[in-house]
Amino acid sequence: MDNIKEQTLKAADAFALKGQIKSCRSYGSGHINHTFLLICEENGQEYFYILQQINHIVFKDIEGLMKNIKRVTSFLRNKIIENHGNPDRETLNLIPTKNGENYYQDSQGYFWRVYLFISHAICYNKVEKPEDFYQVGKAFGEFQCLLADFPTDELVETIPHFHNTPARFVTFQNVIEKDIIGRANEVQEEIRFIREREKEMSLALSLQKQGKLPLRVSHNDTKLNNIMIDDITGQALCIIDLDTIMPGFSIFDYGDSIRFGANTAAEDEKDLSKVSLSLSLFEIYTKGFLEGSQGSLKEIEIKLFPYGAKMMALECGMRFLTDYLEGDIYFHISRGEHNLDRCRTQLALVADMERKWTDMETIIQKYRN
Ligand code: ADP
Ligand code: GN1
Ligand code: MG
Repeated sequence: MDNIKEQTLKAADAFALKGQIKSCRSYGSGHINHTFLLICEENGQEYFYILQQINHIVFKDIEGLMKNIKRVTSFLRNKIIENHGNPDRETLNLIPTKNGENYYQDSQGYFWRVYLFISHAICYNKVEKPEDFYQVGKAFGEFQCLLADFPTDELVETIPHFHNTPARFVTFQNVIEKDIIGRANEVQEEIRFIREREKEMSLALSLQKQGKLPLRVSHNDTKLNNIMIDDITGQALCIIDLDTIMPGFSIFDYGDSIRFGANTAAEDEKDLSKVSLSLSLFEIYTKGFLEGSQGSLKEIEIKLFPYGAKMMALECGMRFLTDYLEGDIYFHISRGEHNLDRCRTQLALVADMERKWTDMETIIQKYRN
């Protein structure tokens, strides 16, 4: 516990935990929040929690964000109980502070929350068994159905225009223009690649404006390490990282999972020859997502699955490059060119998707009926 700051322990102490804090260490591989595994002990019994310092630079309205999470998890909890599931494991459970609040703000202005730790389950950074990816697809498909009757107007937009790719492009252009730390010159090839695809970026929003593409309650950050797989049953147990739950498009929930999980390389792989779209993983996820969504998706949404996958990779690549050009102020990094490496894998994946477009469409055709 030596290298965990006093500030972290003080924050942990603000919550109504069982027992005494025994250990606290950094945990997980998220890019946004600071996450800790907290172990407490009482009468020889251990209690596990997840403590998080919420990134308030990224999320400007923490109160609104925490209200979203409370509302959505309470809603899911009721559904899980109705279905005779285990509400302590199948959704996130917030632990209140000693004052009964959902989060705690410390004297330096940092925001903290605590969840029950979901034990005997794992978050993968890479698909190890294709069956797991099928389970992930099924769970994210079901998630949309479960939330289909959630009152959308109760949700705060925690990051406005989160998957508004054209708006992200405008920011990207402005950042290149300013080039505050002089990195733009070395990334001309990546800039050109993204600019060449600008026209494609507005399709989803324009279809929505025409009333053809529905806005749904979506997760918006459906990468593999935001879902827990049960150690014993091998089934997807719990969808986590609910910070970006807000109205969005099903094709982007589908697509973001493909972007991360169907890539044959890690998101930050330096050797781009390892990056490709695995069509077999693409297929198994598609099967799972469509089964999970139980016929609730419109024809146009299914047809746009390849587009959703490509846009999520392109947008994410553009966001990593934007952050690289701004001096790495958004995503956590652990090496100098981390964001640039991440950008390059995403763009290589986009290029591979373009090569495999017909194959993707054929696979979707196979499962759409
Ligand atoms: P970030 O926004 O930084 O990605 P996450 O909420 O995804 O933060 O948490 C980071 C990691 O912490 C997850 O990928 C997962 O490994 C772990 N984690 C988060 N919540 C829980 C939980 N309730 N139980 C077990 N592990 C968790
Ligand atoms: C971030 O929080 P995390 O690590 O699950 C990001 C996503 C990106 C992803 C790229 C709030 O997700 O949008 O797709 O990194 N989350 C936010 O790995 O910006
Ligand atoms: Mg996460």
